[in-house]
Order: sequence, then C-alpha cells, then structure tokens
Amino acid sequence: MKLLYAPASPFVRKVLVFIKELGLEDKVELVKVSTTVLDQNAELAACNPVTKIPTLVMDNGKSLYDSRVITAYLDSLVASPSFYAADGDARWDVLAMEALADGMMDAAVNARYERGLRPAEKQWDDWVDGQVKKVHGALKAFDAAASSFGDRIDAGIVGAACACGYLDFRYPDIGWREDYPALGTWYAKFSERKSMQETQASS
Ligand SMILES: N[C@@H](CCC(=O)N[C@@H](CS)C(=O)NCC(=O)O)C(=O)O
Repeated sequence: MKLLYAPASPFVRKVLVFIKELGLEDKVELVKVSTTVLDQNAELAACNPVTKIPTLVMDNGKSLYDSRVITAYLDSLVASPSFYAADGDARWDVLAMEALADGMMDAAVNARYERGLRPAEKQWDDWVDGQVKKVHGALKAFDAAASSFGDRIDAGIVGAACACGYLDFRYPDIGWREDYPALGTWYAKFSERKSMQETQASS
C-alpha cells in the first residue's frame, strides 16, 4: 500500500498513528506530497479527484479517502486490536468521537488556510472566529468526557489526540490546557505513546 501524506496534516497523523499502533508499518510505503487548493499536486489528483491528504492507494491499485475510510480499512486488516467497537452504543460512541475530532481538525485547518493562503485584504476575521469557536466547542466536549478515557485506545481517542496535537503545532498560543484541564491531563499521558512521539507534526 502507498500513503500519500504530509507530516503537518492532523488527518494524516491519525492514519500514521493507526499504522503504528496496528503494526502495519512494513505494509505501507509513505509518499510525501505537497498540496494546497491553489497548487494541487498532480500525483495526488490522479489518486483522489478532490486532491486531499491522506490518500491511501491499496495493493489492488484502488484509492481510499478520506481519513475515516482509511482508518476503518487499516483496522479491517488486523485481527486485533480493533479501534472500532464491534456494535451497540459503544460503536456509535467511537464513530461520533472520531467525527468530532475530525470536525475540530477541519475548523482548525480552515482557519489556518484563511490566514495562510488568503491575501491579507481578503481575510475575514468573523469567519476565522467562527472556526475557532467550533474548535472550543469540540475541546469542551472532549474535556467533559476526558476523565472517562482512561487507557482506552480507539478511533475516537486517536482522533482527539491528533486534534489536540494539531493545536499545539499550529496554535501554540491558544492555551487550551488552562480551559480544558481534564483533557490536558489525559493528553499528556496519551501523547507519551511511541506512535504519538514518532508522528509529531512538522512543516
Ligand atoms: N475530511 C478529510 C480532510 C482532509 C484534509 O482536509 N486534508 C488537508 C490537509 S490537512 C488537505 O488535503 N488540503 C488540501 C486541499 O484541501 O486541497 C479527511 O478526513 O481526510
């Protein structure tokens, strides 16, 4: 398999943590690409019509995207552990948590694009503030649940960790640990995992 990736992406990080935690490193070739909406990578476009990372090219030549489809596919390749609960409420809880983490990443990435890609005179402060509000909404929800996370590891947990990690990487001044201390305490421990240490974002 081939993963088209860039190390700065929190969605990519989620997939990389899955690969490491599930013991699939030998099966995935990493292909670094650089892409933005304004400068869309041709190799990536050939595999993913909407030109986004992460994109996984399977051994049969077909591509998978987005990150949630890729993580579910990787999970299906191993007998255990599974990062998706099999059924019942637990399954929907994990899926909803992964979606919340992705929503937080989307909002944080969107705000960054607005600041980093748009010409200064076209930037819209209210829109950025709205995205940051979404980030805080997700942080609040994660913080309220964090005391129950314990040593759990699943798709929701990995997503939450990668979303928090992205804030540290791109928004170091946001100071989220002060407002969301339970989340901060859980994250400090979870981020010690080898899979998290080895996937720390870089530009
Ligand atoms: N929902 C997608 C989001 C992926 C995403 O937004 N990736 C960004 C990098 S963090 C990207 O590829 N941006 C380039 C573009 O939008 O053209 C997923 O979960 O994979």
